[in-house]
Amino acid sequence: MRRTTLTQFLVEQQRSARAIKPELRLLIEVVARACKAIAVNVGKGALANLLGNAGTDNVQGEAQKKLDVISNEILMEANEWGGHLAGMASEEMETIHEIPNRYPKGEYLLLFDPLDGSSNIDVNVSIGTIFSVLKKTDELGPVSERSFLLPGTAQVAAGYAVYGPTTLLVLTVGTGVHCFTLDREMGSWVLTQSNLKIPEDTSEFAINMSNMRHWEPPVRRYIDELLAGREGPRGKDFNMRWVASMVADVHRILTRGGIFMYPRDKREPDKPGKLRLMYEANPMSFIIEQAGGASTTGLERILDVRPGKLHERISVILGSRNEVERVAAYHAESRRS
Ligand code: P6P
Repeated sequence: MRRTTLTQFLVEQQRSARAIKPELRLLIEVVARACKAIAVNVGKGALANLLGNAGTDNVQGEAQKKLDVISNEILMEANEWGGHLAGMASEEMETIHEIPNRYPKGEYLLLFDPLDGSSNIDVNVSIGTIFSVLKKTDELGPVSERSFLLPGTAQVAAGYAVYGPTTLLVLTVGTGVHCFTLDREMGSWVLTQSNLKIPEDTSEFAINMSNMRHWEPPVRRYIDELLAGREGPRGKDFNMRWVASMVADVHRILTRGGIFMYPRDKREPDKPGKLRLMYEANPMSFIIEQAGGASTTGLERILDVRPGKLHERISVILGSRNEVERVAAYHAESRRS
């Protein structure tokens, strides 16, 4: 059976769906090719002495893994010469990366977490790459950090790669969510699922339970009700999963439903959550909404959040619509009481 490759899919999106311009098609293909190169390095692991720490810290003050640094370099080098970008931003870099003057510049802004789930690298658990694409809108001269500070609704594309038993690329350009599987023999991304839809209800939740004593009341109420099972107010039993790689948890939810929660908690009241808005929460929220799910901070739709800083963090509750809306309702009730 003839399979659709990523290239064919993107040409059709450009030609028939008029969803994307040629430069955006080029950008997505370059990112997808970079994800293949990252997959090769992730797959080598100890064979190429690629496990363990790089001996440096990232902008978040977190120890960088060798593969974090390599993945970031692969994405930077792949994207800076093509002429489709005005600039890039990465979890691994404090400031934005302007396209060098020796290369032409385009209108797109690429943001990425080059290797998400780093705590899982050395223990051979699925990890991934998350990316978000914006268009530069401020005509005010050269690209600056301010050019990137657009709400998630301004994204023109978003996706993630999962480096797991199979290597997957999940992508939206605003016309639904589509999944490609890497054919390692041919080296091509093959369309294996179209128009993914998240079930509106679920019996599966994902949260790091070790933080329970730090949660705010609405989150504690919601999880307590799930744990009460069929004897409790929800009248059914729930299952729990927590991979500690956002891409793996989100992909499971995209595939069979569920709710993912990394809420703000009382450990550091001034820190609005652990996950980053621009290159984790926003791209994942775009994908989740395109698949019929919902994504909120508990107080507002994540895609509506107006960013203040490039690396700002945010509370994330996303997945099956009816569960996410229930958690948002508990936050609203808590505010009224
Ligand atoms: P914790 C990985 O470090 C990450 O940013 C997400 O991929 C993941 O969902 C979360 O942090 C895991 O955090 O506190 O459970 O280790």
